Amino acid sequence: MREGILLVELPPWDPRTPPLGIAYLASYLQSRGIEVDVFDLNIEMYNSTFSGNRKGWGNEDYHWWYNNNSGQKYSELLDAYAERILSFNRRIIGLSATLPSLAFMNLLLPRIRNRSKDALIIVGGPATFFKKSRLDYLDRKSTDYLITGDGEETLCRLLKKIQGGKSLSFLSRLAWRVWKDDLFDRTVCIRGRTIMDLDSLPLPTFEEFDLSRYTEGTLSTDFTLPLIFSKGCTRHCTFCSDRVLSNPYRCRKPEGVFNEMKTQVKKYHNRCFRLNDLSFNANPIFLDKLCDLIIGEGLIAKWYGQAQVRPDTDKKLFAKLKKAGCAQFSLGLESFSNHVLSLMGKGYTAEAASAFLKASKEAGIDNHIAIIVGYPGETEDDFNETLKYLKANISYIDRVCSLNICGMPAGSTLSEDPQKYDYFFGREDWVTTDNTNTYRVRKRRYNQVIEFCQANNIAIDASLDLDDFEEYKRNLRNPTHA
Ligand code: B12
Ligand code: SF4
Repeated sequence: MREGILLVELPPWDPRTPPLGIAYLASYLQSRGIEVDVFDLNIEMYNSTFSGNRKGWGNEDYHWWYNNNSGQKYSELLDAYAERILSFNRRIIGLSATLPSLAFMNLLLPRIRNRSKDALIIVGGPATFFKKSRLDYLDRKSTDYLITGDGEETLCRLLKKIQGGKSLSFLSRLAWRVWKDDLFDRTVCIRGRTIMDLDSLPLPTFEEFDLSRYTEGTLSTDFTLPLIFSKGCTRHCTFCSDRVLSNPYRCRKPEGVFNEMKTQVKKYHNRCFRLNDLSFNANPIFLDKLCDLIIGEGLIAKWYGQAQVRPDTDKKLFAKLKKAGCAQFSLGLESFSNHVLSLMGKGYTAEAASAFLKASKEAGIDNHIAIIVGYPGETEDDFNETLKYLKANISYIDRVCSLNICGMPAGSTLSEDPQKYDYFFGREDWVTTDNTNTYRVRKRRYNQVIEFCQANNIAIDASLDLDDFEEYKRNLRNPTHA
């Protein structure tokens, strides 16, 4: 068996771009003299699945993967995937996992173990962050190490220790957080050291990937590469677990980002970047400078990503953004009710959100928005307010790209304090203490938004197939796949 590591991207993940997390890890490890192979199992499965049968890769059906049947659909292929992974002949295998990929991973890992007792399995990625998710969903019999948070430095040091035959107590002495969720577990958890200076990281080169396999691209099917300006978020929305996963907010230097864009465009002739930030416009000073650099050099590339409504955005900045290639904002707008926005801690009003949408559209930038229905405290009047503003802003909204029924994501402030937010867990999901906001009410509002958008010609990606969602919730309560 060869030294070094094989990094595997598990499904489901967006098949339109190579995965950025393992691209970063590969560059970092190689820069420290560790050999790396990369296997994007996600794109392998996506490309080999008949295009009419690609259930699970749409943004709207990720919860399908929680269901036992998802892995079973691929059961005949699981042995072949395990063989393929082992054919790289690396003893150490690092898997990148999101929560939806864990059920599938739990079917794959025993097949790897049965074939190679020596294999050493390390799991990282967003799925590893919360203890509850680890205990509920992760196959801890097959996982040797689990790294939470940023993986670069921690994985590198762990690999060096393993290769040098050093023990884990050495890691503890380095003041790393090393623990076991359950004393009798095989799995050793290590908290990844947060990389504060993102500019210090070697940039992803994507040379480990067969880029010809990412044929779909985004924004008018351009070949697209992923990129980050920052990690974390500057806001504190109560329902959000994303920022908990990746905080503190850290932003790169505009020069570094610009050089990366320039290098990639020259090397790969891509004309599109998808920003994998939580909020790419969280730092207006950075943005302004980056736009100057792009415009100054005449770099031609479109870019877009998730952003926040910032009432302080100057009209001149919108124009500059457009000129520099910014093509679309995906805004976590969530509601047009001032009451709900304030409960959520969004930091803007419905009026400010409307002004942002107008200014951005007038500058020529598309607006995609996300909506959440049924936040605790949302009344029928609040909900109707959202519909009213949606209609009023029709000409400034290109798409409702995500519609969600309010859930209680692990790690969010909302999920941690039911008393403060006036709800409790009933038989059918959570309910407000006054009993006015039940799952049925939320479901009805969800359907109402879809009907409303359809009636008013607003494009909408309804994010849930509600029959599957019921199934998903049943599985969450009774996680038979763990
Ligand atoms: C950008 C993004 C998207 C983009 C782009 C996705 C893409 N393929 O690139 C879009 C909007 C398309 C998207 C879609 C979805 N996303 Co998304 N997305 C993100 C986001 C904001 C950033 C991911 C990213 O690229 N980060 C930058 C890279 C550099 O970091 P990274 O991937 O985390 O990798 C680092 C560490 O995790 C670690 N690491 C990663 N792998 C490994 C492996 C090993 C062995 C080790 C040791 C370490 C390690 O080291 C890496 C380098 O520091 C995260 C939120 C977050 N805070 O992370 C959610 C997130 C990953 N998405 C999530 C989900 C559920 C989805 C969807 C399935 C659902 C949906 N409807 O949104 C879809 C799936 C799309 C599909 N078709 O399959 C969840 C995953 C849930 C979870 N806790 O696991 C997250 C965490 C958001 C959340 N809290 O719900 N997403
Ligand atoms: S702006 Fe978006 S990413 Fe930031 S805390 Fe709010 S919901 Fe989370």
